[in-house]
Order: sequence, then structure tokens, then C-alpha cells
Amino acid sequence: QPIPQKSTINGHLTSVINGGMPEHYVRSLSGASTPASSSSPGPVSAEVYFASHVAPKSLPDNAEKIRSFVDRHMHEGRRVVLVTSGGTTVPLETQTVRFIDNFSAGTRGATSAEYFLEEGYAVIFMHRQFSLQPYSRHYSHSRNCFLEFMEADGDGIHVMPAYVDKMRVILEKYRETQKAGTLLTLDFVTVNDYLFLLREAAQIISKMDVHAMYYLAAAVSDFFIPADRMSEHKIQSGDGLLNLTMEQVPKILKPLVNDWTPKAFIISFKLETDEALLPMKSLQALKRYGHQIVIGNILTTRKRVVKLITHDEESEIRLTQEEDEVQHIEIESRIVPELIRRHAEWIEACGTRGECG
Ligand code: 9Z3
Repeated sequence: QPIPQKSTINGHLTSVINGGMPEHYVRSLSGASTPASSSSPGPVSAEVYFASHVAPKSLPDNAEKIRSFVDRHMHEGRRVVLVTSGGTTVPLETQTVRFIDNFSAGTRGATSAEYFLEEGYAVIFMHRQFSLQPYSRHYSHSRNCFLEFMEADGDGIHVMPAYVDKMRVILEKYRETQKAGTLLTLDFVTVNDYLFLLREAAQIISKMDVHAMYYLAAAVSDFFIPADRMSEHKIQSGDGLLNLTMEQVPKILKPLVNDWTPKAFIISFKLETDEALLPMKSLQALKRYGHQIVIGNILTTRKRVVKLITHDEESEIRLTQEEDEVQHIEIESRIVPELIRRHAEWIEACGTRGECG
């Protein structure tokens, strides 16, 4: 005699004791996945998503900051890049106690932002709250906490002599950036925050006369629980095992490229753990969304090797072992100048696309 279904939280979080199968997919937290029917419905459209979710409260303020930042730097003749960085979360409860996170420390984004700033770009740094940030990243990781670099004596607190030279260089760049006002930082936590903020930024920037670059390094959740199916309160452990039914996050690169900012130069990152999948997945993303570049990387080697895939060619940026382990060269110092070169060519060729002026 099957045990009746014990609990349903808004029809979406179901106890598994009777094997009760939600509408289209059951995926246990252990990672096993079971198609509940042969036809998976696929992601909702971006339009449907935005119509059925609430924008973060900070959106109007952030919109104003983006507008005035881009306007100022456009008039001062700077190129603009929007860098996304860090992972998005998917809350399991409206009053969130638990959430699913995406892997990303924010190293790629924060490091790249520094190189863009050094090359004279105005940078909108859209990052996961508390993830690494340009400049402070050198001293904010648990392994290189700023306290490790300090010493106290009768005169006060100082940077230890061995670290002064390196810190001076970083401090000077940091102050220079502050003085020029070329870095705008905006944060997100959930995938919902991220989607609304990216759309808002893209729509604002596309109305201005700048051929902006988008450098999408954030690790964005692929699955989420729609707001109307989320448990309001903390899910109770007393109800037994927890099964989650999650929907696919809308593929927002499509509207980003086609509708929100059709004249932009867009670079997306593709993260895989299986080398065999990376070339095919990267090319698929490029063809599907029609943007300019996909940068493919593998989780374990992302700091040493990346592949740049465009519609015409595929190239690789790879650090040698000596460059990586002895010289401590950052791969972003090679990626960013290459992209800046391609961005300049793209802007120069705007006439051939009928987009100048
Ligand atoms: C990346 O692939 C980034 O390079 C990393 C950087 C997240 C690996 P860290 O912040 O790591 O330096 O620790 N970002 C894109 C990941 C992503 O979600 N891509 C989507 C996908 O692979 C497409 S937008 O499907």
C-alpha cells in the first residue's frame, strides 16, 4: 500500500516518501535526475519571467547611477565595459534561510575589471555581494587577509616592509581609479536580482551613443524556483526528505543580443567541467545567441587556459607553467588586451554594419 504524499509546498517542493512526481522534473539534492515525462517544457521566455517576478528594490537607484555614469564617461570619450562577476543564488524560501549557490569567487571578473581600468575603460562592475572586487581582491581572500600584511609597534600600525612595494602599486591604481571615477560597482545576490539588473543596464546603455562591451563572467544559475511556487517560510525538516522541482532560468543572452542592446560587443563565458563538452557547448552558445565571442574555460584549469571562440576562428590563451607558478602572471592580463583590440576593430567597422552615428 503506497504511503500517501505527505507534503506539498506550493505544489513545488514535495516529500518523496510516496515517490510523488512533480510536473516535469524531479531532481534530488544528491544530483540524480529523473525525467518525469518525455517532454521537458524548456525555459520560460524572458518576457514571461520578467512579467511574473518582482524587480529588486534597488533597481531604480541603480538605473540612475548607470545612466549618469555612462553619460559622463561617454562625454569624456571613454569606452565602457559592463563586467559581471561572481555567482548568483537561488533561494529556496521567500524569507530565505537556504539557497543554492553557483561556484565563482569573482576572481575572473575582479581581475579583468582592473585590466580594463588600466586601459582607460569606464567599468560597470556588476558583482555578487561580498565576492572579490578590483584592488581589494589582493587583500581580502582568507589566504591573504590584509591583517597578514600589517605589523604594530610603538608608532602605530604599518604595512610590513616586505609587502610595501607591491601594495604601493595597487594602492596607487586604486586611488587613480577613485579620482577618475571610472569604476561603478553594483551588487546582486539572487539570480532574480541579476536578471533585472542586467536587463535594466543593457536597456539604458543601448539608448546612449556608446558601443559598449559586455563581459559576462558571472556564474549564473541555470535552474530556479519561480516566485509563486516558493515556500514563504523556512522549509521544515520534520516533513521528511526534500525534493526540489526547479525550472530553467530563461536564456537571457538571446534578448540581450537581439532586443536590449543589439549594437553591443558581447562576450560570454562558458564553464564546463568535462573537456570533451567545452568546444561543442561554446560553439553552440555562439551560434544560438549570435553574439561576438564565447570564452570557454574548464573549472580546474580556468586560471591557465581559456579558448576564445568567434564566428570566424578559435584561439587559445594559455600560460606556461613558468608564467603561472613562478612569474604569477594573471591570464586576464592577456585576455583583456585581446578583447580591447577586437572591440576597437568592432567599433571601427560599425559603418559596415550601418550602426555608426
Ligand atoms: C565563467 O566561466 C568564469 O570564468 C568563472 C570564473 C565563473 C569560471 P572565478 O570567479 O571563476 O574566477 O572563481 N563564468 C561563466 C559561467 C556561466 O555561468 N556561464 C554560463 C554557462 O556556462 C553562460 S552565461 O552556461
